[in-house]
Amino acid sequence: MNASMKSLIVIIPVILFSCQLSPVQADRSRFKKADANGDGKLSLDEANQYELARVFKNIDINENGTVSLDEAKDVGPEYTKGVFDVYDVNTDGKVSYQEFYKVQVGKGGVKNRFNAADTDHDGFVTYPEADARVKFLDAQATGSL
Ligand SMILES: [Ca+2]
Ligand SMILES: [Ca+2]
Ligand SMILES: [Ca+2]
Repeated sequence: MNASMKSLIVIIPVILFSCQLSPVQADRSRFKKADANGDGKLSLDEANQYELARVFKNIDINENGTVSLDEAKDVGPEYTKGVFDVYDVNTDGKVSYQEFYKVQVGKGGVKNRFNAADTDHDGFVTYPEADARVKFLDAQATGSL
């Protein structure tokens, strides 16, 4: 795997399937917000849209709707010009959310995490599935597994 591929993967954080709540449980309000069509379960598309919007917001430090190379560099040393250029599809020197979204989804977006949470493999993550995933990850992190 080359360096820029690696960075693309690194920047996907665990937002939906993580939590800082105690006792450990999936964050129900986040789940609800991510469930754009309100059917009580998340599609991969919904998970991508929710997570990637949050990630983009974190990188767009001055909140002007695009990410400059300087903003990207502030986020971490892995954001080199080379990585930036991958995202800046129309080469105008800034990365729009649309560009960011397209590139991320093209690389799989949150797919791996989504599939890991979708334990019955029906293509949707329900709240109990998200909750079970959070508990699993927590148990793993705290060494009780
Ligand atoms: Ca839904
Ligand atoms: Ca651009
Ligand atoms: Ca499922």
